[in-house]
Amino acid sequence: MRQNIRTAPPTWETAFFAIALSILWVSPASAAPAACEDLAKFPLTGGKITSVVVVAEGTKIPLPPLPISLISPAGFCRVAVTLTPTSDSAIMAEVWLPDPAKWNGNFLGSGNGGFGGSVSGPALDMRGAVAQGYATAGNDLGHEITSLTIDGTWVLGHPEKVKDFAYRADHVTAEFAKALIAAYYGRAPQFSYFRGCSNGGHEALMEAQKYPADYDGIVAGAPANAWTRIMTGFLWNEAAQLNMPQSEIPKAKLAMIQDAVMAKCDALDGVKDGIINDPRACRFDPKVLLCTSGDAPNCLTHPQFDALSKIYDGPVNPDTGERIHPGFPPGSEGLTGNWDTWIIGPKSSQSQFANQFYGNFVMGDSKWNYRTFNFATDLAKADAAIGSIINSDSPDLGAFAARGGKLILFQGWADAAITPWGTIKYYQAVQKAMGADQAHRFVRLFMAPGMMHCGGGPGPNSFDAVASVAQWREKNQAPETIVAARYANPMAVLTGAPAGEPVSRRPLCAYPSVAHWTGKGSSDQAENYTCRASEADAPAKSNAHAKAGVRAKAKEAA
Ligand SMILES: [Ca+2]
Repeated sequence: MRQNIRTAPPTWETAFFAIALSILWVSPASAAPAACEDLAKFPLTGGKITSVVVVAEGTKIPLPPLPISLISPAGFCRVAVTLTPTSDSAIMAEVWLPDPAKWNGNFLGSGNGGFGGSVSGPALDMRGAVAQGYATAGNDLGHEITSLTIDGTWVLGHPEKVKDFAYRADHVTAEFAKALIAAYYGRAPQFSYFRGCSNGGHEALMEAQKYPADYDGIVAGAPANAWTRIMTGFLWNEAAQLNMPQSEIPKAKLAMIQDAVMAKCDALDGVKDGIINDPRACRFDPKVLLCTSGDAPNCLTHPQFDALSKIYDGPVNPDTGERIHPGFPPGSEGLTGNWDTWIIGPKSSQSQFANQFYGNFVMGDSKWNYRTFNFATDLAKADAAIGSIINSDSPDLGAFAARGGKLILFQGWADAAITPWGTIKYYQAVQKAMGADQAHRFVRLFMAPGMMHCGGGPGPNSFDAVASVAQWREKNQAPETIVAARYANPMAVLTGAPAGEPVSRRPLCAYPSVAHWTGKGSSDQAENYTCRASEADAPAKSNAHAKAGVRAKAKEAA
């Protein structure tokens, strides 16, 4: 700290220092804004600014190690920093600051995914944030990767890096970003929001639980919040298929399985479109798939049937019968990039994540694999080793709510990575812990039919939940629906490439309501839907589905 700060003539450095300090106490109404290049001199303890670049609108930004680039939607000041809250920390973060005339006055933090390892993950979200005028930030969760291999060996011998990954990286990034924003624009952000999906959803809920003052509104998608239980579920699916060679479900049979589910449940919502709007009302019994005379492409052998049933049911403690985590709902088995990628086969993404997690984070052995896992005892071992550090599944969001914080959870019903039942379970746990009325004041869950993991799938899966949470926080207008669109090329939407008009639009309904087609007009237009109670919540009726009638797909009729 400088002795002469009060008497020296103002320089950028001292001005920055004063501003950085001021946001820790009371922000002045305004301070002199800075030029982008001057941010290189932003004084920082516990970190070092590594680059400051003025980015012009239309600039192509590569996203290594992802094989894609994004296109800058506007001019912005791009600041890269390495944050070092501990001597073993190296958190690489970026803050993107739109030109002052385009700034909307607010801050949006973006979550990462998987094990993190690059700012390129959040950068896709940050592009969209800059397009809307947000100052935005993201980080690599404290370690860097050079390939897309799912690898957890970086934690071995680095307990502080585990904490950076689990919770600290996002918190110090938020603090740094807010200070930098104040320096650049001459005032602190009015509202701060966070959006993340998958592990980013875990990060979102960690912020709400552990650092409730960081953000005013939070969007948590497909949250990997119960890491230890989710990873146990992943091992369960692996063991279900691979403990016996004959149990493995051939990928070629996945479409056949989904077809059987659709035959039973697709039309329950009145539209035959390959999407089950309300999987809670779908009672599919996989027994109909059993082969009657030997293995064949259109049926399952008994070992395959057992494996599928275990995936639907989820992990169970064999000693106590306790359900460890929910399984996966039927209806999205045959989608490309879904069960084939996440669940089925020895190299599934679930297997890789879970073996890397248990091996490196819990057992301290990078060669460990699922075959020695004990479903009666090893979850407790994981919870003791790391549960309190990494899980963000506490249902107590009281401190966040007391500050006026608003939370939107969203979840694809066709997600083969994070089970939809798990996200519903967390939402219900919050309702139970805080009281349903109190929970209703600050948290909503939106289930997205036909949406896969954080995007993609046959259902509308592109929507702006941040706008909804901002409207809720700033204008006290609680969201009951969020209109979602489906684009032919969802990746174009993320990268800023021309995406064209949406193929369809539908409302997502605040849980437990479900979107129902009115029976009039195109089933691809949001205005032809209403949100209403789920049949799964209605008193038992013998023939409710038949009464609802099965209408031909509206688009074909129109
Ligand atoms: Ca349907």
